[in-house]
Amino acid sequence: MILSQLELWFGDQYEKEKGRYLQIKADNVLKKVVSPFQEICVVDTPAFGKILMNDGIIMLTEADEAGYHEMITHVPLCVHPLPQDILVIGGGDGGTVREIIKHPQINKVDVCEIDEKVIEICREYFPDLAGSFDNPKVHIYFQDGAQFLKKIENQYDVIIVDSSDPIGPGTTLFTEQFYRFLFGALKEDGIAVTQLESLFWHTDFIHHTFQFMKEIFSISYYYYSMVPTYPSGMIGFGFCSKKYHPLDQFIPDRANKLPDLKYYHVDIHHSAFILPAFAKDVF
Ligand code: SPD
Repeated sequence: MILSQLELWFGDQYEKEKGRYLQIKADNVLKKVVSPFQEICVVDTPAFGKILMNDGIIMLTEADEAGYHEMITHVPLCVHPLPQDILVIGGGDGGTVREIIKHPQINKVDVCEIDEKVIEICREYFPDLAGSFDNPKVHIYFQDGAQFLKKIENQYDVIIVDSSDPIGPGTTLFTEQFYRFLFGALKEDGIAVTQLESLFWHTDFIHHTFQFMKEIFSISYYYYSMVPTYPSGMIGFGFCSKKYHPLDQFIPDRANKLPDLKYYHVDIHHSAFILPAFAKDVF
């Protein structure tokens, strides 16, 4: 039918190569820019609102970004007893910073984003997220995350690695060396949380990562969030801690005081760490 030929449908290119593909209908391409690092694209969709894609891979949609940004942020910030100095690696859309600055005890938020263009585009098309960069506690550095971290010792209470996938400019953020840099840049009781893909679709990759994560950090766990537009409808995180256990040291009173939440709450903090039976062979 002619009408369907004129419709614009797209999906996550990285997953398409592996024979699986969520299709989303778009009304318009609002922006397409090729930066020195990647192609950045914003499309408008009837089902999910505006969507940000890097190199044809969905980074966020307006409809379900809260499930990702709230979980990557509030889980570590409701476990560390006094998180004041925070670093975000990646996170150029501003969603993670928006959640961090909901915590009143924060002293500073450093953001290390490799691609200046991502921040520029998100300021224009996703002001509800990138507006967070205007907070005076926030300092932005345009640099590769691994290069930034390797010069830093003992400086941060919490580091959040809000990365893209382990291809393209984000590749260095998934190596054993990078996890060693994370360990070194954290204070003696620090916590790092990393974007760690889908337990269902990237099982071998997660297994591989946990082999060295467990060697480097005495406390390491996988937890997840449901995000319909990410591959397999979920995304997981690596919880890497020098001292604090994600459930034993959880501070529910702090979680209860957080404003404007769509996904995170006290019970989901616990349930996010409960994994299916097959996961026992993964970690
Ligand atoms: N498979 C895509 C995973 C992307 C995760 N990070 C996106 C950045 C959102 N701040």
